[in-house]
Amino acid sequence: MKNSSKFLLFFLAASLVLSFLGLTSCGQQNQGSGGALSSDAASQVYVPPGQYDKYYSFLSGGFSGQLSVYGLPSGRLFRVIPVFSVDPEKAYGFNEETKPMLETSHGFLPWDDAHHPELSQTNGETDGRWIFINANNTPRVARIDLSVFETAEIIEIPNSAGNHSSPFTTQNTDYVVAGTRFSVPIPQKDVAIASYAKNFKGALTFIKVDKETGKMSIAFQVLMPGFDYDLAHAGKGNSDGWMFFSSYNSEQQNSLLEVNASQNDKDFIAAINWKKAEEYLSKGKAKDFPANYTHNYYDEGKQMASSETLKSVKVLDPADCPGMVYFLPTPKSPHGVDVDPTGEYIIGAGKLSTDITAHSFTKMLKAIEDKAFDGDRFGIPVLKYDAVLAGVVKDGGLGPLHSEFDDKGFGYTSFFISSEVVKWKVGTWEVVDRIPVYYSIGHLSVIGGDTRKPDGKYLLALNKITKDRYLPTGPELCQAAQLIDISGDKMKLLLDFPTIGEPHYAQGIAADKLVPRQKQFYKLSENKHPNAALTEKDTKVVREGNIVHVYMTTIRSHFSPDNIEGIRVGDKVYFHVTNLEQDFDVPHGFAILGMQNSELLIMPGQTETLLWEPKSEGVIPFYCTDFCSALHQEMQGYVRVSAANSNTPLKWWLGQEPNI
Ligand code: K7E
Ligand code: CUA
Repeated sequence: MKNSSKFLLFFLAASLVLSFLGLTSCGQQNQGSGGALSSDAASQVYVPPGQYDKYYSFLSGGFSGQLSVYGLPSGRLFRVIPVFSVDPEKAYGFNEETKPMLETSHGFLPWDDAHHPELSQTNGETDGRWIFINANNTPRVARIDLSVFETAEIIEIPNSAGNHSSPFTTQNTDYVVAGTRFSVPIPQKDVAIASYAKNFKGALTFIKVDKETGKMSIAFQVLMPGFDYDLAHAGKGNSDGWMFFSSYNSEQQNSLLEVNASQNDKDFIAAINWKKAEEYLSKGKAKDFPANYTHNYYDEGKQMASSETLKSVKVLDPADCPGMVYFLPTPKSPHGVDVDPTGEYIIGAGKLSTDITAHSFTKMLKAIEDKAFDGDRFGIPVLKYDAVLAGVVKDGGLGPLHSEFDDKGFGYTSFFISSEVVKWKVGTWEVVDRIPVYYSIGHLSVIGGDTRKPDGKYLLALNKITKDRYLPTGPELCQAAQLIDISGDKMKLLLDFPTIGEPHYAQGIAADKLVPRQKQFYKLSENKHPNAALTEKDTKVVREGNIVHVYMTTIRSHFSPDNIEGIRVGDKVYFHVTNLEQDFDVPHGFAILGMQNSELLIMPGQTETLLWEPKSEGVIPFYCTDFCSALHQEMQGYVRVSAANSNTPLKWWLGQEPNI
């Protein structure tokens, strides 16, 4: 048996033992629900009724496909923002306006797996404008507008599969990236899987973000060897202009990866000089590859999403672009690649290791200049390990995954197998503190922890397994976050709270960066929805063959119209409902018996459209689903449905039936 395989087996065994016994690396028993907490901790997370939290934290939903918004330090859940999965509560993916958001080259997709929320940055600080998040299954990147907490845009990533190293941003949000976790034939074609090493490639995509509007477009892709590109982070400060991608499976295996992709002692962090890439792009070095991908955009004026299909993408081949890509050898299948706030250190967490590797950006530039190469892989120079190494955090724990930073020169790394957060000193690489977490932590999140300006108050541990931490709920137990105070020398556990879906990663931001940006309602005067009725006088019902458009309004506490006759079995009825309210926090809902989609939940000043296809004759009620006033329960109406061949006249009214 090869050494590396033995090494792997050791870790698998260690992981199993730990998870069966519920032990931490220090051999402590689970401290139970009370744990080490004191009343002091309780007072630190207590936000009195009516008061605000100091921070927002955005937690990815993992396999829920959504993004959830919590307050810190309280751990209170504010909102779940639908992104890649349909959400009947908000009609996302069900109303006519948002259906195009979930269009892809494979058609309408109602689900995905979302891992990494990433806030937009200006000068290396979060600016509170947008938050991006990746779809891991069918490769996409979404942009959420933080003035309304709604998904504004989704772009599909061609030549990619498993969009995992995404959507990490540069320090001025010039680009967000999308690196493929699975290498695939590019362009896709029918080949033997065993031809992996010959035919499979990995695409690293750079998505340009418009400075004013945030609109995304694919600027270029870098065509890389067929490894698995796992995570990424941008350089900052001096290293701005570079993007670092971790990779595993430099063995280029296509089966039993748990053994076969763990053979090499070192895999690579790919360092991409994107400013160089821009030069090559402008010199015409990119090739146009045929592609097929969608770009979906929600127009806030028209209140309508549209989906376009794009057919080509610019691809840069490192072979044609010397000086654009280098490999930094990094031990043991690195998962996270994280850059410290100064931009000098590039931290690789080899997940099959006990150590954390720190590369130096300055040494990297010197090694490039000196051509200190250890040969190349597919023409990409491999830098000498010793020439780029800054230091190693020794014996941190088992299974390091991700690192973030505080404002005092410390790094924090999550250790999945030994279930702990380890604090170490940037530059001296000594471990200074550790704290157990319950259990099996993935990412951790310091507010601003991947920016140039981290806030050193809180760290959130995002745990995969909770076992005995909460009341049991059948076979599936909740997943959870744990809030840790990192302001002192010793880390202190403050709070556990359950999460929606699997919280892979989270990013936090000070509330005072977001509160002033909040839109309170949509102005009716700016409503350019083509089917809006902006006053009750404009409401009407129009038949075009078997398609019926109902132009309807809502205001506390009635619909206009609320009685409709002359609908026939087999009609397609579109209810275009405009909420005439012009005040904060007064949505109205709309639902009708027998509909096959979801309620509408219409914000003040907005118009939304529901399709309803009545299947049988009768008089069918509809009502408001959101308790909007003392007379909410009276907010209801009827639609009379006649036989397909009937000649019941088309009529509608509110209060007084018209004579026609
Ligand atoms: Cu480590 Cu998808 Cu970032 Cu989960 S990933 S943990
Ligand atoms: Cu409108 Cu309830």
